[in-house]
This record gives sequence, C-alpha cells and structure tokens, in this order.
Amino acid sequence: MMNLEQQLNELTGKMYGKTIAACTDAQLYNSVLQLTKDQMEAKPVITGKKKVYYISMEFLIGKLLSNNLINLGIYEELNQILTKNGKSLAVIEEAEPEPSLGNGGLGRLAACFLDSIATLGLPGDGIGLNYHFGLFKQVFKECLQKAEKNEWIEENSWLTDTGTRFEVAFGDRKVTSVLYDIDVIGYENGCNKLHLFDVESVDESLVKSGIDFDKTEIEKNLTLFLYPDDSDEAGNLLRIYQEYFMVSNGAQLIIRELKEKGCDLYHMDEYVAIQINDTHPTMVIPELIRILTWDEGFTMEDAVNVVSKTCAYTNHTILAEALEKWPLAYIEKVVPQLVPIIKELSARVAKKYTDEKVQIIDKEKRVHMAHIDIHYGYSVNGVAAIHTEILKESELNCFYKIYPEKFNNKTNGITFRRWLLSCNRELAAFLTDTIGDGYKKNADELEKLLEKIDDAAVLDAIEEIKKQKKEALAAYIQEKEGITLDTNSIFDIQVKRLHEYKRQQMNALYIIHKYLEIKAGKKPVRPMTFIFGAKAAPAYVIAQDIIHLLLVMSEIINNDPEVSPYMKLVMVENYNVSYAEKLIPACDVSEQISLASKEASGTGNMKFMLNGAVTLGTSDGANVEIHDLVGDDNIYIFGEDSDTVIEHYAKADYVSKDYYENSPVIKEAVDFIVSKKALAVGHKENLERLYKELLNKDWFMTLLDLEDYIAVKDKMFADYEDRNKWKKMMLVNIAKAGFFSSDRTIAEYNRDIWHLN
Ligand code: 26V
Repeated sequence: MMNLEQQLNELTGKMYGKTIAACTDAQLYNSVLQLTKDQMEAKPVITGKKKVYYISMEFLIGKLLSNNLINLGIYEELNQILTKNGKSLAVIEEAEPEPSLGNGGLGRLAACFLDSIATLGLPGDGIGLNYHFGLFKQVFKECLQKAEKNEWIEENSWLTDTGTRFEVAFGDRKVTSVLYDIDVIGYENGCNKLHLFDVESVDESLVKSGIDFDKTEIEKNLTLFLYPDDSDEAGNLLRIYQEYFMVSNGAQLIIRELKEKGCDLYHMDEYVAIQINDTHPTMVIPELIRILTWDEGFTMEDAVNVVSKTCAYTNHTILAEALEKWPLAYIEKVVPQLVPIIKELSARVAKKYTDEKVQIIDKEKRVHMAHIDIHYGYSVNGVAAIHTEILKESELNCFYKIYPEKFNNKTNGITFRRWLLSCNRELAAFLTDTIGDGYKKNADELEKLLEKIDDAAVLDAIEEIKKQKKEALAAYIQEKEGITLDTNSIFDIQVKRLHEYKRQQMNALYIIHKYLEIKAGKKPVRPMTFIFGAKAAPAYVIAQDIIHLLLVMSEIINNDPEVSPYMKLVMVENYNVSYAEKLIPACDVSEQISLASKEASGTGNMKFMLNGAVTLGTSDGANVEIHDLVGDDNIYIFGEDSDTVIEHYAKADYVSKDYYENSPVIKEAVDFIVSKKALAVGHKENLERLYKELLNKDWFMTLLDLEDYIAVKDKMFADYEDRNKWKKMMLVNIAKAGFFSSDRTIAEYNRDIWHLN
C-alpha cells in the first residue's frame, strides 16, 4: 500500500511527468483533485432501505477541495506533504474555480444539508441542474454592477459523466439530458451523490457578451444560466423549461433507482422521500403522477395517494413576489402533458374546499405552485421558529387550518466542516486544544467553552485569532480591491444578496450619518471598517441603485483624508462562498438587520456567530433563536418586532415621509443621497430614484427602524472598547452556536419527515 505522498507523486508523474516539487500550482491542483476523487471513490456508498432526494434548483456548493480533504481526514497530512515539497495547499486551493450554482441562502443551505446527510450516514442524494455559467459574475464599473458569465467548468473538475442519458419531452420538442455526478463525502463517513443534469446539445457559444443570449433556443440554452432575467415572457418560459427539465430527469432517475432496488411502486413512500426545496421543483408532483398513470398502470387515485405520501415541501420565504404563480398558459406551452394532471389536482381541491385562497388554479388562470405542494405533500416546514409561526398564523393560515398535522419547523443550520474547520482552522485548532475534539461530531460540546468564560488566557487567544483573521482579510482586500484596511478598527460586515427587505440601505444611511459626524468634527474613539458584499438581480432596479450608493459612498469616504483615517467602506466585488470564507472569520459585528418578519431564517447570522462575531440584528428569522441562546447581554437587538410590522402592513399606516420629517438625523442622512457631493461622484438617475423611493414608498420600512439602529449600533461600538466584556461576548457566541449545526437540522428532518432507517 502506497502512502499518500507516494500516491500523489505517482499521479503527478502520470499526469505531467513531474515530481510534486517540480509541478506548477495549477498542475498540482489537478493532481490533488484527482487524488481526492480517487480516495472518495474508494469510500463506501451510503445505503439503506429508504433514501431521501433533496431536489433543488440551487446547490451553492462552493469550492470543494479543502472540504473534501477535511471530510476524508487527510487535510493535515496533505498539507504537510506539500509544505515538505516547497508547496502550499492554501495557494493550490486558490486555483479551484468556484461554481455559482445558487443565489444565496437557499442554495447554500442545500449544500450544507448534503454535507450533513452524508456525515450522519443517511442515504440521500441531491438533484439539480448543471448551469454552465451559473449565477453571473459581478464586476463594478463606474460605481455600477455589471454582470458577466462565470465560467467554472474545466477539463478536470469534480463532475463525472455517469453515462446516463434521459429523454425529456416538452410540448414542442424533445431534448436529451446528460447526468453528471459529484460525490458528496460525509465527515469521516461514506459517500452520497449530487446529481446535476445537463442538456446534451447545450451551446456555450450562444453567450456573446455579458449574460445576454437568445432565450428561444431551449435545446442550446437551457442549462447556461441560473435564474436568467425573468422580467419578460421568454425569461419566464425558460425558467419553466428549466424547472420541468430538472423534475422530469429527477423523476426518471428516482423511478429507475426504485426499480433497480426491486421495489413495488405502490409502496414507493417506504423507499423514498422527496424534499422539495421551495416551490421551484413542485412540478415533480404532477410529473410523478403522470409517469405512474401513463407508464405504470396506476389509477389516478393510487398515483395521487402514493405521491402525496412521498413528497415534502420546505418554504423559504413569505415575500409575495417570490412565491411562484405560473400562468397556466405558460405551462401549457412548455409542458402540455402536465396540464390535465394539474387541472385534475386543482379540481379535487375545488371539490373539497370553496375558499378561493387555497385553490391551485385561481380565477386568473395562474397556478399557485406552493398550493400544489401543500395539498399533495405530507409535510410543510418553515426554516426558523418565527418563520414557521408566521406561516401558520398568517401567510398560510388557511392551509394550517385544513392540515395542522403537516406543518412543522426545521430551524436552518450550517455545516461546521466548512464554516469552522475549513474557514477558520486557527479557531478550530484552539477549540480542540481547549475543549477536545468532540465538538466536531457533536456540536453541542462547544458549550464546554462556557467553563472558560473567566479564563483570561482563553479570552486573549480568541481575540488573537480574530486579529489574525482580520489581518489575513485585510491583505486579501488590499490585493483584490486595492483598499487598505486598519486591522485595529472594528470590522462591521453585511454580506448577503441585495434586497430591500435586508436593508443594506439602512446600513448605508448609518454610514452617511457617521461620515457627516466626522466632517462636523465628531471623531469616533476607534476607526470603523464597513464591509459589504452583495449581488443584485440584474432586473431589480432599486437594488442596483443601492449598490450604486454604496460604491459612491465608498469613493467619497475612502478618498477624503479628513475622514478615511476614521472610517473605510468596502463593497467587495463578486461576493461568493469563497469570499464569505475569508470575511466571516474576520468579523466583529455581524449585520442582520432585515425588516422583522421578512427574513425567513438567515444562515450567515449563524456562520458569523460560530466564528465569534456579535450580532447586531432585528427580531427576525433565526436571530430570534440566537437571541434566546446567548441572552440579552450577548447580542444587540433593535427595531420593531414582527407583530408590529405585520400590523403596519395590514393597516397600511407606515408613511416614510413622516419619519423623514420628524427626525433631523434621518433627514440629513437621506438628503445626502442627492447632495452635491454625492452627485459629483455618482449618477443622478440612480441616486434620485433611490431618494424618491425612500421618501415616497420605502416598502420595507427602512426609516421605521433607523433611529433605533443608530442608537444601538453606537452603543455596540462603545461597548467594543470594554475589551473584556467583548471577548466574553465572543466566547458565549461561539459556545452557543452548536444548535445551528446542520447535523442537528438534518437529524430533525430525518426524525420528523424522512424516517430513513
Ligand atoms: C426570491 C425572489 C425571486 C424573485 C424576486 C424577489 C425574490 C426575493 C426573495 C427570494 C427568495 C427565495 C427563497 C430564498 O432564497 N429564501 C432564503 O432561504 C434561506 C434558507 O432557508 C433563508 O435563510 C433566507 O432567510 C431566505 O430568504
């Protein structure tokens, strides 16, 4: 048996005719990739009578090398081998392209879940699409976001062509799919698979510049991009083509695997659970019913019955505009074969319930995808306690009344392998020295750290690690963004998709307020560094304007010698998983400031907490549970609560102008957006549009919470100076983060929904 070094040497020899030491970093990356793939292939496939299929339009997996090495248990050994040969694993990891197969939290959650399913040794595969350019790559030009394609597929990659090909029939054409698999290795456990379907005839050359392409040539474009601009009919149709393509392939794969196992399809619910990640894969329900009735001789009754016992639905948002309602005419155009099934499912509901709000096809002939899931799935779950309560009590109350037994909560989680062991090896090593390594498999053991709350050496070490991570981030930002950061300053970070409900604009107004204070001679005790990372949907105009404001403010602040010693503002370009892995360990203040009731859960909040940041947040999503765990003294909560916000919406009594007119501080900050100074740097059109939006609409109530936000944030920054108090807060946050391990979340899914043996 060859040792690891010999194996790698043999590979570099075979692939490049070189020793490890003689290889370039790119050659070494390819060799290590191959070595890792070989090792994963040698691991046992996780098996069992019943298997879960997690079906999702997004799997934001991030780079895989470092995580796979950790889960294989060979990271440290390989690191040493490379160092010995004059190479660096950290540098080699940089060569890996990052796939962008997701938008944000929902896709990243799916990736964390796959890691935990395999880690717990549960049989469970992901089913998704292999987008060639994924979500766009963000670049900034003239303080504006531009979208480019993200090319991530290389000759050597994690994808393995399985040889499986399926036919997918649309109304007007047939396409052949190609199934690629990516192995998913559990932490010190066996392997599951992520199945990514592609179109055989896909044509990358369709994309000329930016992210524009001909939307009609489905057989060539179907898997080019994630979430293509859906502001027009062609974009919407393409999205339905993608969704059906995924579920048709998924259903064919599931039925093939069931048959291979020799299972009786009438009892398929004993062998599979299908978890539907948001409504995007909903058509899997009518598609399975179609296959069972058309090809397998089922009666409609039997097919509906067994499928309803197999499919479970997770809701990830209450935002009305994000709940899919496809015009029946669009579905008719793309997949006419599903229309009679959907009509039948709708008719069955209409026969039983007269309430217009629970119908599948509404009066305007739109199909409410979530309603299919709720009526014809056996479980409906929200993703944080408060979110599930809102679903039960308001958003989906009429369904909750019909099916109380289907509703359950599964508070989100994150995999500690990526978000601690991999991104913060320093902290992980320190924890292992201090409390042992039991926490790696049983996250609750992090609580042992609480015993050290008065141990000065432990507190200092935690502070020291934070400092190191801030220095590493500062070096990276210097190189990537060309901005110099003061690592003695407080690092305040807001990274997440750009959306008005997440209120990056409120943070921007705080920054303007501080800028104006400094200009007026009021200097902060300690310099402040504000960091943002966010992509905005290309068609989302106000989100683009908010990015513009942030970039304009960054120009103004960083270039003003009177201000820049006291504050810096960085909007990092192309925020993605890899960037998150550098930002999160370096954070002091974690900004989680969504309008209460709007952020279903959030998962960044958990990652920051685990890495010793303190949360500044509203009572929204999982912040509520973080608050419960760490107590009032270890978190900064501000703003109106969700009941109050929901009431404002019900009464339609929020008037942003009132807040603007009644508060000089708010007025001054908002007015700055269209000041001479801002207009000298930015574009009139964008800045004026944003200004007007805030004054005349402000649908997500920025100004409602602004004063409280300023007060609590100022208090938080002042508390930062009490270093001992702050270090203790860091420790408590780390110690209490165990609940947010996705291993806990997945154990609950299994216990309550999947029942895998
Ligand atoms: C989708 C869209 C699409 C159309 C335009 C506006 C819009 C706004 C929001 C969304 C969100 C889709 C669902 C989603 O990504 N939800 C996120 O799921 C995470 C994992 O459960 C959760 O942590 C986040 O709070 C939630 O926003």
